[in-house]
Amino acid sequence: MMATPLDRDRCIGAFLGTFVGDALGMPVEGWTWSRIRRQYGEVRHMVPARLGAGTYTDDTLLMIALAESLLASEGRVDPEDLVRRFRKVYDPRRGFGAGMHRLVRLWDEGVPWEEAARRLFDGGSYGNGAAMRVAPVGVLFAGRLAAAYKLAVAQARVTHAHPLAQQAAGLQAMAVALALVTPVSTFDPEDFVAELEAALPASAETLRRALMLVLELRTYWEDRERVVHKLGNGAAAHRSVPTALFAFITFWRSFEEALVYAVSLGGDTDTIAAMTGAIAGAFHGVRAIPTRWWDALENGPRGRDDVVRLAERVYALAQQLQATGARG
Ligand code: F2R
Ligand code: MG
Ligand code: MG
Repeated sequence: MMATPLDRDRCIGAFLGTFVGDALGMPVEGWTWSRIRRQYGEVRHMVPARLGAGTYTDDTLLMIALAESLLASEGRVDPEDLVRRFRKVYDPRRGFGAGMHRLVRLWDEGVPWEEAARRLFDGGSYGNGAAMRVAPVGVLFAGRLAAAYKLAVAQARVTHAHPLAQQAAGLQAMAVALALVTPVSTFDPEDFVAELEAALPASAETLRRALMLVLELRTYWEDRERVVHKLGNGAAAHRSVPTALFAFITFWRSFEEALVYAVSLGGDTDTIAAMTGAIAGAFHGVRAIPTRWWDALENGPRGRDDVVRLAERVYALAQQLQATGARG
């Protein structure tokens, strides 16, 4: 793929799209789609939550930590540095996954990161934690899918030893990287998915099958039971990354509608909306975020304005990497 000039607004959109999706979906995380419908109809506003409306969870915190680590290592993955930064931002009030609680204990006991990641579950975690934080990787390698995939897998390995979690993180990073350079005026959902499919390694059969379903299900988007049954809405990476992509390509014309739909599917709502938000934000740019959502976002330390500044630094590094033709 040709190098395309990077769009600052879109790069910031990938970061803030993650943040907004996380905050919008968080209050109903774990609910069924029918309970959400009964209680709220649609979640179109930042509704009350434990730490307040518009607050973020582990999805945004780990994205911040990953971005800071990539900046410190000039676009490379330094596993020890990443572990230190993940450990530093860990805050049990922010809804971390069971795997992360266990990893923190293992790291504190001095267990090396590779061994710790292997000890989770049976063969390592296939949770979506490595995919939900991956927007900075897409920004660093905008338009360079193979490089985005490789870096996404490298950062995933630090916490998620299971191949499905690594492949899904690679797919999510590629979706952001592709959305950043895809013109809105000529967007074709089938071409978008075909390009992602072509860039997946042969070993990613589960995700390849899910991508076929993503296209097939578009006409059935209102049948949430069918969408959830076929694509999934839980915390397993291979049953949530394709779902986030589905919300984006079905509602590609509107950042807001894509996120409202992602949340309406229920289940892992903060994370599915965060991943939809990363892709839709990369596609439409930060200006597409509705003002009422923007204004409601948490804005203290590691809040909205800090994340904008962080995204600008990653954007600057991405420009440097592109100019020097660095790895990829
Ligand atoms: N954990 C949550 N939310 C539930 C608690 C929130 C609560 N409302 C609160 O506010 O406190 N959310 C966050 O976790 C997900 C990211 O997950 P991550 O980091 O990948 O975690 P984990 O635990 O490694 O994997 C998630 C679950 O998947 C199942 N699983 C994973 N690998 C498995 C394997 N090899 N075998 C069997 N099951 C496996 C487990 O149930 C894991 O707990 C995001 O939703 C984030 O928002
Ligand atoms: Mg979360
Ligand atoms: Mg979640």
